[in-house]
Amino acid sequence: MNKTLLFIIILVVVFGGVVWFLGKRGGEEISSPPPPPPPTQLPVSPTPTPISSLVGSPARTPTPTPTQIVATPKTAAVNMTDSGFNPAETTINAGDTVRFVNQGNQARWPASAIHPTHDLYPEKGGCISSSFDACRGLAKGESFLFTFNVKGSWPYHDHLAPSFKGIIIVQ
Ligand SMILES: [Cu+2]
Repeated sequence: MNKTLLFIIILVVVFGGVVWFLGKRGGEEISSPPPPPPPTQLPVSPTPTPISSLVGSPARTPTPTPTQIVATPKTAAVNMTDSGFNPAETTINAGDTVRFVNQGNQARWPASAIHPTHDLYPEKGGCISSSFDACRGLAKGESFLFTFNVKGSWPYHDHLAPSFKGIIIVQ
């Protein structure tokens, strides 16, 4: 009798242990599915990167087009002769450059109006005030190049012969 009872107890304990073990395994198997998400997230995250880079490239491509239209800087020539500036009126676009060329025999000093303060053209940095200033007499054959970035009408003169005047119209 005692052996049978002992056998039944052992059987119950073993069976119970097996059931508990299987139940625990089942619990682990149920809780194990979550790991799959990482592989799902990995392929998803790399995908947006190439898409954004592909989208970024075409987005940048259109940008150069307006830049090329705007940024086609030209250089206009104004001749400085013994009788004055020729042409006296020059129309350019913002960002264009004007080359003042001394074709006369006397020194010429192109500079922003108004003589003698040279402060009409608003960009500063010249020897007196405006950056639109050759800052010295240019000998025959010499040139002074100035790029006009500010739109407006900018009268100028020859600082060595202030009665010689001209105007640059920046559109
Ligand atoms: Cu002057």
